[in-house]
Amino acid sequence: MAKYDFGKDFFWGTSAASFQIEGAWNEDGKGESIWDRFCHIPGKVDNGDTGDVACDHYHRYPEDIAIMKQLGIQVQRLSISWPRIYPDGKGRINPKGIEFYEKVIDTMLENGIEPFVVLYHWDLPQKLQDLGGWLNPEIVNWFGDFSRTVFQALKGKVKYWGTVLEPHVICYGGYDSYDTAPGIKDFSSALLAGHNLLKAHGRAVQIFREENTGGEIGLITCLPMTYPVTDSPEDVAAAERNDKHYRAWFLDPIFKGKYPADLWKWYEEHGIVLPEVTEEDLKLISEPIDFLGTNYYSADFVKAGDKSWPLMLEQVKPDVDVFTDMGWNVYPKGFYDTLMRTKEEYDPKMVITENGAAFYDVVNRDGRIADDSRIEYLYRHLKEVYRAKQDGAKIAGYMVWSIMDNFEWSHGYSKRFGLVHIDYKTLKRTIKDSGYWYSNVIKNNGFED
Ligand code: IFM
Repeated sequence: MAKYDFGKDFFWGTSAASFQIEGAWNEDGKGESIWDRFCHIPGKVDNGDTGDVACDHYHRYPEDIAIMKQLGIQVQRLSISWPRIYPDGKGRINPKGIEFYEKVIDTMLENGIEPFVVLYHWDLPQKLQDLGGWLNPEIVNWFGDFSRTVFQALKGKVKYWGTVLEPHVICYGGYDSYDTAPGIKDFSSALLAGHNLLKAHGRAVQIFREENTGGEIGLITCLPMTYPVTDSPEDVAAAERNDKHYRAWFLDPIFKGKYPADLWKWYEEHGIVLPEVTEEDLKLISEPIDFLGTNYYSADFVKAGDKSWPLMLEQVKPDVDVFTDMGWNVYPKGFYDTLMRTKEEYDPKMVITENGAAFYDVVNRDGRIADDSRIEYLYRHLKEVYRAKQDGAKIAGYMVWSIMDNFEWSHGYSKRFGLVHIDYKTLKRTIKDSGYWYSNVIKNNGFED
């Protein structure tokens, strides 16, 4: 038995997302997404990269699934491209889009891999963005219709379902920064987008139950742990605001049926226009879910300051030994702390839906990719998952981001997170050392020191 044995019910997987791997951006009737539009604007994405071809998973999924099988991956997370199913976002359904996901999922199942389907991983149909995107309250119904179509098409084949992924990126990133599609910058809009997103999530959960879809449903958040850099009351309060901005702003409405009152008040005092919230909205948002998907990459270290309005804090570069290629600090203890904080606040069943690192990978002359830094990252973080599990966090499974190198949003293809290397010129796939290492972890249901 491995020293860090995760127990017989634990599952091991990897994750990916439609826009980041599929390519075929305008094939077989697919409509344009906000990320297609964003990438095609010069200067938005590093090196002018686009998702037009990506890893060409759309055509090469049988090869990719064969690699997953070779590695022993038990669960594979994928997302559904909304504009592949509804080219105009609503109305007309594209049968070829449905066919594609049916084929992918059937191939996974034939190979003994459990699919984990996320409905929304950021590729909103551009046609809906033209109508206001997440700022238009009608999106709750549009997302509901899309969800129903997907539930009906894939019913009985999928055990794990995710509604929306990383609400903070969709609303703060998309509506309060320039480097994430649709590239709007207005904090009040970000909060409105977030509120509509939470309602859309709740509507999808309702429809999931109405349709007797089977399996389990949850949503996926990324929860960095925030630490104040000193014990001063100002820094401690700033850290608390940062934490609530990521965690409580989305999870309190879901698990407690209300927004966090102190952060709400703070925003009011800083001139933010807050969304109108009704009792009915909160009831919808707090539809019970089966699990919480939790992503973790690094920790935030903050002090009070005025760099980040309206939170009024500054991010401080911590004194840690490793930073990834994204410039993110490697702070495994933050993983344990954030899992335990979520446990203390809400105590949900959790699935680690993403954890991983971008490092610059060198392909050796013999073709081998000796990515020891990634192995070290995964090993150190898995130990923290184990510790949280031992201390009572209800963690059902763990998934690496990502099965393969892919399109890292505004960084294009310059950042590599994969267990499998992609040569973007030839599209050749090569399993990295981390892939073989993870395969062993799966085989042993854990690892030794
Ligand atoms: O690539 C992203 C993914 O799409 C969402 N979670 C974080 C990953 C790394 O940045």
